[in-house]
Amino acid sequence: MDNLMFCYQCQETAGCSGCTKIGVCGKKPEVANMQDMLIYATKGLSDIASRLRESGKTISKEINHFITQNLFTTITNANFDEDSIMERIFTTLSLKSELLNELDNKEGLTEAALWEGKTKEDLYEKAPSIGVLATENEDIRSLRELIIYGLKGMAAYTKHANVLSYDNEDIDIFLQNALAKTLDNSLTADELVALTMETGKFGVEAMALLDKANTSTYGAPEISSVKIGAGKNPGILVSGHDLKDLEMLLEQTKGMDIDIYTHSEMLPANYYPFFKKYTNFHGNYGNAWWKQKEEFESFNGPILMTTNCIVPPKDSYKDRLYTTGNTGFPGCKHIEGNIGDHKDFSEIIAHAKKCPPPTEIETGEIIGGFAHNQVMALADKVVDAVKSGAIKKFVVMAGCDGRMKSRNYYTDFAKALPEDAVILTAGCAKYRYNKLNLGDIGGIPRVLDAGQCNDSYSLAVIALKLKEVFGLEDINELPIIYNIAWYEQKAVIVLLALLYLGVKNIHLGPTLPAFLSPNVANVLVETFGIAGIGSVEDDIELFFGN
Ligand code: SF4
Ligand code: SF3
Repeated sequence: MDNLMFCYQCQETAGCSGCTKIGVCGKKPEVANMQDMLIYATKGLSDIASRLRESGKTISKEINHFITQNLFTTITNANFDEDSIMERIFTTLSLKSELLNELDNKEGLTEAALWEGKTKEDLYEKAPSIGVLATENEDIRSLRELIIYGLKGMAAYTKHANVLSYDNEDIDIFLQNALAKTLDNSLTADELVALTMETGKFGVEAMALLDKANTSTYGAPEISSVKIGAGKNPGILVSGHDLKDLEMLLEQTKGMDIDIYTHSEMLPANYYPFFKKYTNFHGNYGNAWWKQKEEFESFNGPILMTTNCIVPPKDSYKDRLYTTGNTGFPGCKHIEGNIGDHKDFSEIIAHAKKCPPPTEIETGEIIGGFAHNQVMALADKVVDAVKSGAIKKFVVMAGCDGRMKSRNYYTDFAKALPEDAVILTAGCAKYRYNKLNLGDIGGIPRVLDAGQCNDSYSLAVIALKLKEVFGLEDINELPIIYNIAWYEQKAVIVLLALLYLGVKNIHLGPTLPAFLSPNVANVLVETFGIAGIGSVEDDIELFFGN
């Protein structure tokens, strides 16, 4: 049977090989095909933009932002709304023809750069021929997709920096050049491997840019205990990763009897000094993204999805689910506002006023805020603990969570760790063990949460600083184990960034990416010692056995 779609960009892809009828995530074939078309048109636009730059012309910031957002729109669980994706495709096509008019030498332009479509039918007709499987050689396909997924992750982080008015044009230029190169049939596998490594390099840049944007705007995260119980007022739950949206909502609810809660990847907002001044900023409600069907139900009030991860909502709360930015879900109200715009959340606020307060699902507090500044402020204590042998190993367990049962591994692994091991985490993977009460070592908690997935950068900075403090030659001499959980494309850029920084022997689970062909997987295994996970017992023995 012919595929209705083809997508294998996330860890939960059907049968560990590819979603071909409907996404495990709930993405319908029409949406998957339009996402492919959006990527295709964006590659074409990037090809033209790169050539215009080569000829000495400048590309506007608006176009750079637009391209970045196109990639972000196609990240797993961000946008399920075919109409909004189509609208982006048509805007991309018209930007493409405008730029094409400015280009004097059109020789050698790719088909993606030249293709024009005017109607929905044109898009439907074109889509089946331009997707992932259009690249026949499986190694070239694998490397192209590895690069594209890395770029999607990079785009997400860049966009978060852009909304805080931080830009780095070098990143935009690289992103567009790399995207155009995924169309270049003359590139060999070796050249694509080199481009993959360069993607990691710019991944580090993008995360550094976002770190600067976040900490300059909101202060350096500090150790904080975050309430996880529910209050008495009606609430608004903010999910996703966009701190600027949260800021605007907190401003607009100041002095009202409406509590603002974070959900999933928004939890680390509670660690920033800036947000602590809002008295209606209540704390965190719920867990990682995939539990939202139950938790959004019991929250009782409106939910704002600022970025991924959306799970197709149940009818019981669909009218309470709002999207903004690059997210979308058909039938859910979208709050408009581009980069730099003021967003008007009055409709959500009015909605909240009519809702009962959240049903309490747990009580207590969790501790986080161990981003690089905070850990370095504790450096003496940490170094002493390592020197005295009180801390034997750090275990980086950053990344994503997901709904597969096999992810119980991470909870069991955390529980089975020797008591002299400290977990360094970031991303929504933390929800597998951040409520376990694993205790502390001489006042240093055994789970150090640096923040969102993009704050994995903090973990790299911490590792580099420790290397310096201990006077080591190689980052791999540190007593750090990497056991990372991945799900979507931001984890891909984090992985490429770590590889670029020279980190070896990363364990990746719960399964290796389906988009790695056997040969490409071999390169990663042989060059970087990448491995999967085994049973908890075997892995504990592997990492801690004598
Ligand atoms: Fe399947 Fe993941 Fe693609 Fe969704 S994002 S269609 S689950 S591979
Ligand atoms: Fe999570 Fe989607 Fe990846 Fe940001 S919210 S880490 S999965």
